[in-house]
Amino acid sequence: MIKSKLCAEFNIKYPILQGGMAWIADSSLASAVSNAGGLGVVAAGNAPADVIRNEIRKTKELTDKPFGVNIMLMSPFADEIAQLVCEEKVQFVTTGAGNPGKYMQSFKDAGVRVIPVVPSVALAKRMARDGADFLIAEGMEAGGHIGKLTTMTLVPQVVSAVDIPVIAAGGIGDGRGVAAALALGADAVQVGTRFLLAKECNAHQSYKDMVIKAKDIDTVITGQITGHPVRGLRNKFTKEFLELEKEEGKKDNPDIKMIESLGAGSLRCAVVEGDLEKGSFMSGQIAGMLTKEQSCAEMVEEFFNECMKEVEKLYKRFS
Ligand code: TUI
Repeated sequence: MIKSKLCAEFNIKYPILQGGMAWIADSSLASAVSNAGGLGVVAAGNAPADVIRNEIRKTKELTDKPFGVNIMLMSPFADEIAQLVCEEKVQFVTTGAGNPGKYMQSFKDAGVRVIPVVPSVALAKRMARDGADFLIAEGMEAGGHIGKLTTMTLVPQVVSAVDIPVIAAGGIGDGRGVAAALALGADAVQVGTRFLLAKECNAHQSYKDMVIKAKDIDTVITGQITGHPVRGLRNKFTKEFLELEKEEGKKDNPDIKMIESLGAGSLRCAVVEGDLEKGSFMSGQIAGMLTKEQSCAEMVEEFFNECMKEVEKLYKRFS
């Protein structure tokens, strides 16, 4: 057993939260992670409320354990998703890609716990002051939309800056990563890329195969010029994106809107169609270490068995 505020708050066995991966994290994955003793999350991405209401209801049928919804704050449907989670009384929300401050009071009133992703100490302090229950400090090793700091540097700085528990994310793919996160002062971990390889994850097989085949240096960051950098696996899509970004970057007035529009639909293309050329295969840097599909239950148990072994090994080195 491991003591954790996340476990105590939600009455769960393992202090592990599943990343809110847009298009990927549906009722199947979320319920499997929750049934495995962690906290599953349905990702709203850019979907409208009726689609997510359906996923929430399916998740409720598949598990009686707590689960959450991830709100991607750049979505045009963020307001209606925020209202939906209150109506459906989901146990918690995680938020990404922005500041959820304007929804905080309605979440509190509905009894929905709030767990924002923070890429900096400044936003961490602000969210803690505004009433967040936990924070996710996500380093730029993570897949998808990322901040500027690494997990190694962000987590301890956020832990020192706030009085609420911090969940470490970005680059965690096995028990060694969990042990490292706990050593940095984290109360729990969030895992994205490894759960993409869960048997219960409905991402296209080509997506899973890309992650399995990936080597350590196979992710790239696109969209730096737009202010919304995204980490994903190198392919034709990222190559063309980066070339265009470079060309536009040389101009006095780069066409940011045009570059942003390049990404539209590309994540769906990867997750649903498995299109190796046109798809945006968002993935964290830990993909290089991942080799196989497993059930969520196997993954979660492996994470904490390995973690305990690592901690025991470490402890012995001091005696
Ligand atoms: O949100 C994520 N990862 C994501 S969202 C996503 S969907 C998407 N698709 C295409 C383009 C962009 C996004 C795919 N992956 N992770 C959490 C995260 N949040 N990373 C960074 C941030 C963040 C950044 C700025 C959180 C807050 C923030 O605040 C700025 C402000 O307003 O103060």
